[in-house]
Parts: sequence; structure tokens; C-alpha cells
Amino acid sequence: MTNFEETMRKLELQHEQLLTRKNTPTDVYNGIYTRYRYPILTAAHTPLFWRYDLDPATNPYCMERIGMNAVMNAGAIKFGGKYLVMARVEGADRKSFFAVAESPDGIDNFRFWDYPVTMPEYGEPATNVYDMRLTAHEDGWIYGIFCVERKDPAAAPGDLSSAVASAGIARTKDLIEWERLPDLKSLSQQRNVVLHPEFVAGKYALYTRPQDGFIDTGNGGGIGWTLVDDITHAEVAEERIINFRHYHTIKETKNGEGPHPIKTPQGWLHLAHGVRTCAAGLRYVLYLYMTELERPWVPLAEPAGMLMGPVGEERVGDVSNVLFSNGWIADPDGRVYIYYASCDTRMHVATSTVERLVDYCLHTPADGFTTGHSVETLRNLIDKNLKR
Ligand code: M1P
Repeated sequence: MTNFEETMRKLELQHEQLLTRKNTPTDVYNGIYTRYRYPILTAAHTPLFWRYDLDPATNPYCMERIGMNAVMNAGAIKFGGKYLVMARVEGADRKSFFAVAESPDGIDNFRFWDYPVTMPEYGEPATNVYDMRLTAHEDGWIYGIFCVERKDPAAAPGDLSSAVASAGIARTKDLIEWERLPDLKSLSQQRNVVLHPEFVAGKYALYTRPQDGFIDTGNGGGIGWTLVDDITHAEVAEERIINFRHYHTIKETKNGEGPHPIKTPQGWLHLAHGVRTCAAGLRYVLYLYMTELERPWVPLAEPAGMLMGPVGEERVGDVSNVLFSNGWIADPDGRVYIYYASCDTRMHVATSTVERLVDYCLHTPADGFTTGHSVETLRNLIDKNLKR
């Protein structure tokens, strides 16, 4: 028999130490962003009262009853003066759900709210939901758009992996009570769908990611853009690709919009993920691009390559070699908090400013798509520097 009280006290102490551990910037400099040393959220950050039955009579061995496997891919929003992330928490049962964690300053002391989100169902109950993008829309609602995964009804007998991805849409005023709207209607499967924060020509605007299959984007050329008359019956009518996949780049295999773009005087600043296929499997990295202010679907600038790729501990996890972001917060003073997950396992933060990220986009050389072009670009910079 365990000494229940003593074990619990130890666990509580360790948990509190983890939640209150001060994060510090790393000293790796690139002038673009600053990474922080420790993950801001992991499975170990989830409340003990989610995992343990605290009654010694029904849990004599003080055993974890509901295991948590990962905390990742969080949407983000500033709400009531606090920095909130809408995390994808994955249980040991491989189902993910949404849960809000809040921090007073965007970096330290992220703490989960007591209860996870109870998301109302639409149609056939989802097997899994994940990767919510939060948008405080100018219509007054906060929208959450997320991936809804259901088993493929057309899967052959014995095929227990094929699935169908669609975009679930819900809205809220308090991030507690959610009104579920019909899923996005689309001819293709959809994941990484994001609501633009402003009306465009009086319509709701969505970034999409059409895909032929659950994993493969197939003919889906990249990040799409579509206008929707009625968000309560959203349907992809016309969809144009605004950010293309490209051979021999970081987004050769797939890409997807991250959080909704940040409005800047120079244009909309977008964070996205790009995926390439290599001998180690799929490699997910983050990149930035910009689109025009008045026409958010028109490309303005895109630096070559990645903004961030997995380093150190970030390289290893449940799905290794993955950085993924669907949440960032821009403060009125221009500071930007980039929330990103590594390897579908844990959440991190990096900070920058709108000015720096825009400068990075507008003044980093674009991809010329050949080695010759890359060498020429490099030589131009060397020439300029050596002539000083
Ligand atoms: O496992 C890496 C990521 O894979 C998917 O992203 P995408 O649709 O671009 O391939 C998502 O399932 C995402 O949640 C996951 O992090």
C-alpha cells in the first residue's frame, strides 16, 4: 500500500516547481527571433487532478488513471489581459482535445484551466479534433477552426488507418461555451483552415489547405484562399492557391497556414509550416511570407527557406523532425510571441517584433529555385561586405 498523502504531496511539489520554473532566453543570436530555453507546456504540465483519482479509497496505489501523452499545436489569443493558448492535448488513448492554458506574461507560468473544452459535435461525432486556430473576428465573435478527423467510410475492410479530414468551425465569447457551426463544406479534404480576422469585400475570408487524401495533399497546390458569404453555412466555392508548394524547397511535399496573419503597415504577415520528404521521413519547418494589405490574397514577399527548424531537444518526440505553429500573439507594443510545438510532443515560445519579422520578410533574399541562383545571391552579399 502506498503512502497516498505523502506521494501526492511530492507530486504536487514537483508539479508546482515545473509550472513556476522561470524560462530564460537562449543566447543563440540571429537578430530575427529569440527562442526560450524550456518548453512552456508538456504533458507533465497538465493538472494532477486530470490524471490521478485523488481518493485513496478508490485509488489505493496512487496510480495515474488517465494518462496524458503530449501538449502541442496550440492556437493563441490575448484575452482579458492574459496570454491564452488553446492547446491540443493528447491523452494516452491517442485522442486529442482542446484545453486552455493561461500565462500572465506570455512566457512563464502557463497553467491549464480546470476543465478542458467540451466541443459540441456537428454531424457524425469526430474521432479526433486538433490544431485550433483562434481568430477574434471583426464581427465580434472569437472563432475556432480546427481539424475534425473521422474514419473514412470508404476504407476497405481491414483498413483501420484511412481517415477523412475536414474543418470544424465553432465560435465563442468566453472560450468556455462554444457554439458549433456546420463544418466547412469542400470538395476536397481540408486541414489547416484559418479565418482571416477582417471581412474582405463584405465576406468572411478563409485560408484553406485542399488535400486529396488524409495525409497526401496530392493535387492540392498549397495554401488556398476562399471567400464565404455566411460563416454559419461555410462552403468553399472558388478556391485560389496563394502560397504554392515548390519542387526542392522546404515546402515541396506540403504547406499550411499557421495562425491568422498579423496586420502590419506594410502588409499581412503570415506564419506557415512547410514539409519536405527526406530519408528520415517528413520534415516540418516554419516559414514566413507577406501578402498585400488591401488584397490579402496577393503575394508580396517571401524569404527563401525556413524561419525556424527543430533544434536540440525539439528534434525528438512522438513524430520527430517537426515544428508546427498555429498560434502567435502580437502585442500593441509590437512584440510578437510565437508559440510552436516540437515533434507533436511539447509547446515552446520564441519572441520577436512585428518590425523585425517584416524586415526579415522584405529584405531576406527570395528563393531563386536553383543552386546557381543561391550562389549568385550569396556572392552579391559577400561582394557588398568586402567592398565596405
Ligand atoms: O505530424 C505533423 C503534423 O501533421 C499534420 O500537419 P499537415 O496537415 O500539414 O501534414 C497535422 O496532423 C499536425 O497536427 C501535425 O503536427
